[in-house]
Amino acid sequence: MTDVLTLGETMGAFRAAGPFRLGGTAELTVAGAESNVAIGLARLGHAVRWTGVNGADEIGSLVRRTLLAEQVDIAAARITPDATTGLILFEPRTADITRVLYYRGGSAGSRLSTEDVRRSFDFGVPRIVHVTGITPALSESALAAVTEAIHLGHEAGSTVSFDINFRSKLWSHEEASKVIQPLLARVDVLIASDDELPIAGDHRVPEVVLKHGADGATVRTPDGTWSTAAHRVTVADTTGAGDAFVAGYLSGHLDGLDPEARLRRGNAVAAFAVATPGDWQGLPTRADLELLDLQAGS
Ligand code: CKP
Ligand code: MG
Repeated sequence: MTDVLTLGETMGAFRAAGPFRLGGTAELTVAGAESNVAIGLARLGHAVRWTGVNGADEIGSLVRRTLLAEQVDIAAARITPDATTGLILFEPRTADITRVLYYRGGSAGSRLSTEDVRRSFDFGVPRIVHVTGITPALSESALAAVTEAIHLGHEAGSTVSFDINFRSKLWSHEEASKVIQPLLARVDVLIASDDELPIAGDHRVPEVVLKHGADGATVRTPDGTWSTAAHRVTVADTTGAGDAFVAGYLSGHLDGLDPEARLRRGNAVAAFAVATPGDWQGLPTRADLELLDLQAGS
């Protein structure tokens, strides 16, 4: 039984302590919006499959090894000898501002294809299919893969979730709008930050989740609108906060929580993520979430 299928590009990630131009040491880890969500869900005990393509190289092995260690199923992920695994460089400037540099043009991850998606569904129909607006920006075949994932999920009765995740280094607002809007016709849950929402244009997605950063989040469904505040934590690194929120929110869906409780879980998971440096390292287990409840009740 697969709870969630997600797909996208996961890269090697270098995180420096300060400006890259000064050189010095950098930590090597992995990053990718969809695999961040996958790790978040897996830590909460859900069965998650991530599909993507990595090169037959050491960084690709690091990606696969990390996801396996986090109990993410990579049975449908592929290794290609034809391209190298992409890289992302994180250059922290303040706790809130991290400069991001991509070395991912023509990468293995951008070779994701419709066959990869079909193979993923052969392992079982997921309850939720989660995709983001990063993958369609990578290549024509990656866009086709996202389109296929939405199509197959919709046909199979999965809940289809889409996080806009606009990346100005990959494409313009106009390009993103043109590509993303048609995809939303078969999406059940749309997730966006306030500044990303215009990219969705006029759409009929029944459940819209809006992230307001430190001001919490709002969900609009046919039954009503709910908002919750974010937890107050000391921020170490906001990268990955959105993905953490999505992991918590989708976990709430899987557990049958009502919309407001889903938001609360999203906020709680995001609080742990921003309190720790790194995209996914601080993502909580269920026991960690209880710590937050205890603190709130004390
Ligand atoms: O929207 P978030 O800050 O949660 O996303 C961060 C991720 O996939 C990060 O892991 C990076 O690799 C990326 O977004 C990206 O491609 O920009
Ligand atoms: Mg995001």
